[in-house]
Amino acid sequence: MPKYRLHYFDLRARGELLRLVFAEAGQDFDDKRISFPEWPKLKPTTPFGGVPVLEVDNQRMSQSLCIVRYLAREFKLTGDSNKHEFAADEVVTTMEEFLFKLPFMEQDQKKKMELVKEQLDTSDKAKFNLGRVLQTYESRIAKKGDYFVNNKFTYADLFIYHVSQTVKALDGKGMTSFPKLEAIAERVSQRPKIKKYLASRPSCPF
Ligand SMILES: N[C@@H](CCC(=O)N[C@@H](CS)C(=O)NCC(=O)O)C(=O)O
Repeated sequence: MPKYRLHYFDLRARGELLRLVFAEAGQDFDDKRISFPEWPKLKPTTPFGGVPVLEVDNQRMSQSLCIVRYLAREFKLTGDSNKHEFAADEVVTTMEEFLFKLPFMEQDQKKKMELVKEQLDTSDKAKFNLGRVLQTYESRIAKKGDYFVNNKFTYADLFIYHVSQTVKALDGKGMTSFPKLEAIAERVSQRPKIKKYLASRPSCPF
């Protein structure tokens, strides 16, 4: 059995999907949470100057989405076919691209809310933003209660949960405008291993 050690900040952000995959798989890992004061010293020791970095035995892996695909394949969380894996991968890659355009660090609350609203706006089809992405995926779910890919649990569902939580932490509402996606998030939060993990995970701002 490989030994896993995850290096990331004491945040959910780009590390949390990896932690959720480990939780769902029931796989132990060393969750190294880097404090901001210790980061400048550690930064030059990482392969590309950023985290997450996952150590698997003696191999160091970078790029959160490449790492998560690797883990999801290892733990059989990618669906039943190459096309299913593509569908899960597309959800995660597209949502991730826009999730990190949200104004996590904005200090001016009023401006922050305006920026979040702009990112979630669905009134203009020409806009390419998180709202548009969520709207498209909402329309691809056959019925409320289904998991995203072929109604079988994949790591994309874990990310949908993470996106919902992240948006909720910013605007207090999450994905209530996208009820089928929100239903997936709720279902994920009730999966026994995830529920146990959520009850004990450290509390972070985002
Ligand atoms: N595309 C990379 C982005 C990595 C990245 O930007 N990581 C941020 C934290 S989310 C970081 O290490 N920031 C600290 C720094 O750049 O010094 C990934 O997905 O892993």
